[in-house]
Amino acid sequence: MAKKVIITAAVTGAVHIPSMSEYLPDTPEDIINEAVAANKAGAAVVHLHARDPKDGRPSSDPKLMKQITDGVRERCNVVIGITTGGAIGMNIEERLASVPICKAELASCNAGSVNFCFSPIADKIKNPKYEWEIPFVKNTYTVPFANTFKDIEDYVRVMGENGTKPEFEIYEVGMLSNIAYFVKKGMIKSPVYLQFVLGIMGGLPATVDNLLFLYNTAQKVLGDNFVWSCAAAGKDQFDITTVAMLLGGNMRVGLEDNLYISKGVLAKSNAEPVAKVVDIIKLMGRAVATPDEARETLGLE
Ligand code: KMH
Ligand code: ZN
Repeated sequence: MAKKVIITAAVTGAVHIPSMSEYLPDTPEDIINEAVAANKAGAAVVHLHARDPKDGRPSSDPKLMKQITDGVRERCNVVIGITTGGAIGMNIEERLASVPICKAELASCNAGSVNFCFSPIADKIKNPKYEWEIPFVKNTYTVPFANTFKDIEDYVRVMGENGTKPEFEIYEVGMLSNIAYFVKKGMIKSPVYLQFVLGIMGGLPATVDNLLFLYNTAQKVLGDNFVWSCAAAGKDQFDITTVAMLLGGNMRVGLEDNLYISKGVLAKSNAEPVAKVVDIIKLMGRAVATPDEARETLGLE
């Protein structure tokens, strides 16, 4: 029987800016409330970034991340995953700073370098709410999202020292070979956890062909011992994550990846897209994993 579907809610991220949606959470309280509500709606896992409560700018401050993870932990049993992707322009020290402090069960581990670009957002925002927003998105046209082999090794090592399992974010097919290298070195505990992130500018577009290419290649280079999930940026989020679910994968939704619940309609919370995929999963005769079932599937301690 197919395993139950793990829903991850990616609550706020570091791509969308406050001017794009009033519903994008930015203070620790809002992020905690959104994570707890997403769990209540059916998310077994939350993927968390911190933002500066003053102006919503992405933040690597471990005190903020600790406040957020402690706040979520106090209120529900959801599996907590923190980002080590941070935001474009952060260095490796900033991106890793929260790992030893939060000791989360999961952390994202970006599996290779990519031109993670979202500068076209600048053309759509006529009256930005904050002065940092337009320079921040424009900066991604010139600055790559660097994740060298040495960086990945450091991320995996520090996570291992802190009881945190890497969730490999994959934007391009070659990144699967990068992961295979570290598996061969014995640095990754099984099962390997993969998050296919499709649809970012600079990475693989969100198409069924590309999803199948990633899934088939993962089987070739990693064998059968991996668990996988799919995220898709923007308008393709629900279509592509549904295809992933039908192929036996897990689903990531949330305002980090897509601000809309349907064409032209902003999602008012992270619980909304989670509830939508819960309905899809159930309509297709499948079941939604609880946090403890997700822990078992992912081999979390
Ligand atoms: N902020 C993006 C550049 C992650 O959380 O690891 C990458 C990102 C992935 O959000
Ligand atoms: Zn993220």
